Amino acid sequence: MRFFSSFSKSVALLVSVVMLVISSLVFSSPAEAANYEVTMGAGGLKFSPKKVTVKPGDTVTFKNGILAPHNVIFDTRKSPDKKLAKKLSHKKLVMKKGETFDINIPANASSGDYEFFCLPHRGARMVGHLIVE
Ligand SMILES: [Cu+2]
Repeated sequence: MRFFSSFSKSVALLVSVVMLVISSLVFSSPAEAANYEVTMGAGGLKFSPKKVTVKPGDTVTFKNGILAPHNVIFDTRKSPDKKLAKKLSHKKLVMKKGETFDINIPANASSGDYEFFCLPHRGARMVGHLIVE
């Protein structure tokens, strides 16, 4: 009885290991989506980093530093895809320190250099670049 119980335990363990290996093979894709973080107003009225290079499917998290409020408006005249520039824009101002919002790069995003700015600080040249590869 003791033999049987330890045998069934090892079988159960083996089955769970095999299941784990199979599921990791099924659910891992070669191109993992990446997440980038940009701070708004860290050490002055600027985005840091000023330039983010992404691939379709990636996410950029914008985080409030200091000197809020901030937002992110993509310049339709300085973007390869005007429609996407409009869609990616986050007009709503974030007020609190540490507050974040995400911008998701759609799978069908056209590649190129998308310029964005913070509306309240546009005059101070609070400008950044999103490079879609
Ligand atoms: Cu700002």
